[in-house]
Amino acid sequence: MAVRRRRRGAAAPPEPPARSGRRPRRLSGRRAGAAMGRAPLLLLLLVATAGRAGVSAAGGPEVHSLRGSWRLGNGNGSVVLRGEVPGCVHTALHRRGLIQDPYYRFNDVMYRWISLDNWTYSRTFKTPFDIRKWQKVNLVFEGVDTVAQILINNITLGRTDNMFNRYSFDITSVIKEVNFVEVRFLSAVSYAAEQSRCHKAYSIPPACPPPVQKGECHANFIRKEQCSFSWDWGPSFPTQGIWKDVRIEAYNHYHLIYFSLTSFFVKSAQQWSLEIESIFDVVSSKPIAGLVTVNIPKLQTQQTFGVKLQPGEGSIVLLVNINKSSAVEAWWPNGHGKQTGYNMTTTFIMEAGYQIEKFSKAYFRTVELVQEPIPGSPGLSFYFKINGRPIFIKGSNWIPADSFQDRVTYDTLWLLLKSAADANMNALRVWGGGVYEQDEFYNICDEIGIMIWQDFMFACALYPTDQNYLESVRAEVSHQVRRLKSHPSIILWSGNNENEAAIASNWFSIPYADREVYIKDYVLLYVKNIREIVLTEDKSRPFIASSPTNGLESVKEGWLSQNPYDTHYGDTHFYDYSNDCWNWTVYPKTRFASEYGFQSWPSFSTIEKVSSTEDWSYTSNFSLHRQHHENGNDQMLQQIGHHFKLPQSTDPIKKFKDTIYLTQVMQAQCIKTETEFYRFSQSEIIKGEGHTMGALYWQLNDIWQAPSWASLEYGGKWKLLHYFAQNFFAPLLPVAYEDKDVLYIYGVSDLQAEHKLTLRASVSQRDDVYIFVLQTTAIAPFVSLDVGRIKGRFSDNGFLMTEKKKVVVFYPWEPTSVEELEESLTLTSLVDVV
Ligand code: BMA
Repeated sequence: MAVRRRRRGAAAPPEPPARSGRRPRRLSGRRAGAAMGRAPLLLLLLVATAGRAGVSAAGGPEVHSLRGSWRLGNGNGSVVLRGEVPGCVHTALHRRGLIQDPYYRFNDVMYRWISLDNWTYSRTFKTPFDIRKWQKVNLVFEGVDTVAQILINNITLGRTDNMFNRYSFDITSVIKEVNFVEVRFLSAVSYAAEQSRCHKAYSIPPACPPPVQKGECHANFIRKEQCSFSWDWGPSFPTQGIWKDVRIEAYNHYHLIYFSLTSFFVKSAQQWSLEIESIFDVVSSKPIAGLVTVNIPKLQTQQTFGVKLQPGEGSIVLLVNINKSSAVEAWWPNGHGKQTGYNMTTTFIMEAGYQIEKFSKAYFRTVELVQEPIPGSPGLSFYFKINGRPIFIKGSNWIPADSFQDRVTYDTLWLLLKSAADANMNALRVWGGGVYEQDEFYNICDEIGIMIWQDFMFACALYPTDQNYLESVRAEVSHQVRRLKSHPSIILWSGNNENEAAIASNWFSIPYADREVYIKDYVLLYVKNIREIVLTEDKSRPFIASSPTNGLESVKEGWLSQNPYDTHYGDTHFYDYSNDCWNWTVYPKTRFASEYGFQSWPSFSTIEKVSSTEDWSYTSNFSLHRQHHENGNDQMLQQIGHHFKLPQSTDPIKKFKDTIYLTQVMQAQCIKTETEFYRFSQSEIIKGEGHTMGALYWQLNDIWQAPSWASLEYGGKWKLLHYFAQNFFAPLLPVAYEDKDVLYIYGVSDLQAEHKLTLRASVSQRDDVYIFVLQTTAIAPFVSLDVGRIKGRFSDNGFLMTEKKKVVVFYPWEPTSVEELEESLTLTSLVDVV
């Protein structure tokens, strides 16, 4: 495992990698460096698009940001404050001291009023340019959360109803020298309820979440982060706000709104090629001709194309063949090779208007989802080949890192994603009940080799398919695919989370006679709309309609298989809280385990921040309140009871801490057993089952401080499970298990070459890390080190100490000292639990 060292004394925030990206550059007077290439492949497609910002250059578009402080008021004007944009009402109120930390104790229900009110963001701004000089001026919102009326100078520009869309309003005829812009929100909760009431023909379940989640109803009627209405690990905070960038853009002639790259390997020619798509808004009444030059210096590749931009919105697609004599280094997932990317410049020199130079990074990798017969097993395989090589997918599931997206910074993402890579993960699934993550998330994944299974944002529910709803979803899907498809980290598009299973297993008790209506809706939404758009927009990666699914078998059965959990096809989700988790025979020998997990409590230092003394017991109102999974706290104790003695201390806080510790030990041990089972099932078929090629446990991260399936606590602290993951996801793994008195030992390897290993347990002291030397006089199982609120992680944790001495390294994420660490350190092992 590679750990970056930190300089002595320096603050040690998570280290951002070198960022790729686009730089605006002036281009006056420059000419295309190459002659016109041979007959360029030129496609002119007209596509409806919401648009995306391009890069300005001399004479190029004028961009004026409307980020910053806006006036924010509630429905009846009794609350007025300043609110930051991007941001939301909750964080604005908190920042002004008008409410406490929304995560503190029971504030999620105390502050329900915030989401039930209708808030308005407004501000005035001076137009910073001469309006008469521009043919078109747009007001662009990269993200509005969610239902709002948008006005400028008291003129309604339009309405928004989808937080995953990008909205661009033409304000050419209404913009003045001084302007007043308003975003009048409607409560997402009231809107969803109203939409459900209007859907009279038949109900679309579920109506409400289970009471234990203390959430809001009808989340499926609004295109908004589904878990913001509560989830079984998360609170209900249905936010309102302008959650992404907002700006004015003015341009003449044409404007580049999306620019994307996808790579292909052409087998017949044994050559890499790049597909470059540029989507323009052309405001001139006549076509605009010009030259586009693509240059990738390191690959000695330069090609020039003649293009013609037609009036209106449309795209040009260029195919660049990479020079065959240059050795292209492919992009590889973590643990399989480097994440090489090549600097690339694309220059648009047009006969009218300005010139554009785009700087981007070109990555080369292929992905195949292999579903083919396996000798000795009924059904089909389900595994990924990256650059032609079968890869065992190791990792977890990603949920939103905060209920308030404006609090998710680059550093938050870096810390969580780097922790995933440090635990030997090579993949994460961006789960469908959250959000399409911000660009930085995917940039980091590109750079550290984390493959992304990308769900569309639909989860655990049925959804409407009326015309307005479908139009909104269609715009959302086009926008998100265009925004994200350049990322080599994304290896799969998946239509939804568990909605095939919800219909197949009849979660919502739909009478048999009514089933057809829901099946029709399902196929209409995920297949005839989402899939169609994905296939048009992106031919470089596979699509599946749902997770879990039987893949091609589901397709054969009309996109809804009888049993999407079939171990002979596709992927499975598996949860079992009652059986002893050390008993590997309870686990499904599946083709691909995309979800499985057990809960635990986050550490005391994390809970402490959002609770008070009377909350510190396992049976307090607080502990019950934070548990959103029915019976979850009891299930953990029951699972612990299979192997450990339950805490008995008469000191209530000691008892609480012991219990927290044991939930973490239990969770780590359970998921280790299950993951090892999946890993050793990779190369065998037993009774027709096996050939498992993926293990993504549920879930990587937390949205707040509460019991959940996560291995990383809110704030990033590693639970014992995450330390275990580092070991059970190691590239070389010995696994021992017993079956009917026979001890089987497997050597599991993800490596391509054979390896001879010599073990050495040697650690040397460095200036920027801290060394802990542990000593024991007896065998100590599940030794846990905890330094409370000090941010950082250990090299190992939750281990069995059989030797007298063990050295553990602490990597701080913030400046700290030996004294501070000594003061905060607590050591627990199983023998300390009373
Ligand atoms: C799976 C997920 C989530 C849920 C988790 C734990 O079904 O898709 O919906 O949080 O189980 O119950």
